Amino acid sequence: MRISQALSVTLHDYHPPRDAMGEEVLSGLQQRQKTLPCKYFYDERGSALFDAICELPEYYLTRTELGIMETHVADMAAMLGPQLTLVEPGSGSSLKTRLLLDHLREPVAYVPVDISRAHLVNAADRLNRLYPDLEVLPVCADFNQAFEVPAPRRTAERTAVYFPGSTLGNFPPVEAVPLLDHMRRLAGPGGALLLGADLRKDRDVLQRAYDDAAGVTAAFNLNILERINRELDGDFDLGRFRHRAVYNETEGCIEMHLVSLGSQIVRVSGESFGFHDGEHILSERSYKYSLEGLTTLALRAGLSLEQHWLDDRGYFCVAYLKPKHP
Ligand code: AVI
Repeated sequence: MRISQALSVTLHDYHPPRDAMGEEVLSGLQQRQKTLPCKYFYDERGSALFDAICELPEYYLTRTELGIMETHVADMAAMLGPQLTLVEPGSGSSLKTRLLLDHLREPVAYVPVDISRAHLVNAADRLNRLYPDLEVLPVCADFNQAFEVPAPRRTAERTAVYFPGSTLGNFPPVEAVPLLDHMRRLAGPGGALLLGADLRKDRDVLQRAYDDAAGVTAAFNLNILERINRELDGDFDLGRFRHRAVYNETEGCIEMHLVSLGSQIVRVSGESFGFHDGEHILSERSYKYSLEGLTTLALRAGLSLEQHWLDDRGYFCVAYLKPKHP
């Protein structure tokens, strides 16, 4: 881990070496069902495209979650309590966080954790200037790997992990349980978790949200190939792959695919990968939950779902969780 000064904030940097991306991309492309880890969507352009997705009329998730937060943030802040260290894995632009910070009583520190260093530093710098009494301690890390929450100068009453945006949904249940467990341990025995999760609904609504008319999600999906070309010496022809989003009813998740238009051979880091016409790379899964499913998942990670808030349509849920055995 390296500590450095970046703009107005001190950065704790656990950023994985470049080789890590190479290894994961190559091993994903070697599988029978070719896959790419969706965390690599978020280079600078990918992060900007994701911010644009959040504004799309079809992408109800961000707007709906924000609506729930606006209506119930006072209750949430009361449950979280005063003098918190708030940790946010996958913080991105930290947009919803401001709403929460504005309602928390004397929060001590805010720890945004994100893999996209430039995005993280800019967002942390912005918050640091907006909240002079709050210690902003950004951590550049893959939040699914080991990292430590930096100790703030003032002692906090409690640590709470804020994990909004349905990010948990990008992990299959076998990975979501250890991830929630990791968060429970970050929060500690007396801590809490505030989690945003997308709920199951009509498949057309879901598919439109991941295949918007303006083609922003398509550009976001294809951008991972551009990143591989740039960073891993790849030669994907972006004109020969197309974006597809389908709801997998059995798994309860949206799948994003990159479909090969024609048969072709692609080289990445000196290795060749053959594609037949119509073959697809699975680039992302986005799981949708029922309330029961979410409760069971949390229990398996040692967390009990104490309270939840929904929007009028029951599209999205914000849940307050506590360790089962503090
Ligand atoms: C970040 N994550 C919760 C988004 C989602 O909805 O699964 C990523 C995304 N992929 C396509 N559109 C948005």
